[in-house]
Amino acid sequence: MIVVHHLNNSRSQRVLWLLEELGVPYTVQRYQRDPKTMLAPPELRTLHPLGKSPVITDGTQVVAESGAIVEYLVERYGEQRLIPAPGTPERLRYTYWLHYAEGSAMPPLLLKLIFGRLGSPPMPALLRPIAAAIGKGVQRNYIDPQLKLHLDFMEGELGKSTWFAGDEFTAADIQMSFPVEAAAARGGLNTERPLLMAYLKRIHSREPYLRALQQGGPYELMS
Ligand SMILES: N[C@@H](CCC(=O)N[C@@H](CS)C(=O)NCC(=O)O)C(=O)O
Repeated sequence: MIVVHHLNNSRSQRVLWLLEELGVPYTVQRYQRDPKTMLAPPELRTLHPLGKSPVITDGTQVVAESGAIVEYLVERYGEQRLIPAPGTPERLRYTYWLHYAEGSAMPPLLLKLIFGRLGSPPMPALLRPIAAAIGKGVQRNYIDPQLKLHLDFMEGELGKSTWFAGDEFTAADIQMSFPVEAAAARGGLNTERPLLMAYLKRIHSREPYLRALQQGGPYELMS
């Protein structure tokens, strides 16, 4: 039996969604973030040295890193579903988006989160104004232009096909959901990019997505 080691409000929501799309049975083992640091609890390190979420166990097999989990589940349980046929242009696009989500889209979104918090407690009150000014400067000069570059790119790509890898929904869309949701929550994605907003609306209305939300609990990124 597959066990999803699910950290609240995290990327493991995508794994629950993929399993719901595939109709593969699984159980959920819950972990709660530390409310102050937002870090995962140390128990997750007993499964994988990084102690990050998602991690799944399938019998004695432990799989970490969401892209690797998506590949593992689609290959092992997908029966050719949610993945374009090998050798097609769609398959190459599928591979591209599967890697792009964590490799290129998430880093500026993470920087935005970190630099947006500079100047907030627990930083000593005396240093807060200076730190906040540095945070704003880095956002203005580097992070926000990078986010714009990525959002324009993603919007342009969704102008070519309904879904990221082509006209069929694939597991690459599940992998891409997290950066697109994070961009809507804190990266400047709004109605000025109607194709990305419509994409969000489409994924949020899928039955398996909604079932996964019930399994995973409150998910603040989905704005
Ligand atoms: N690239 C990794 C990122 C894993 C990651 O950073 N997960 C976050 C949750 S969204 C986490 O575990 N944060 C808590 C921590 O770092 O302690 C993946 O996609 O699996």
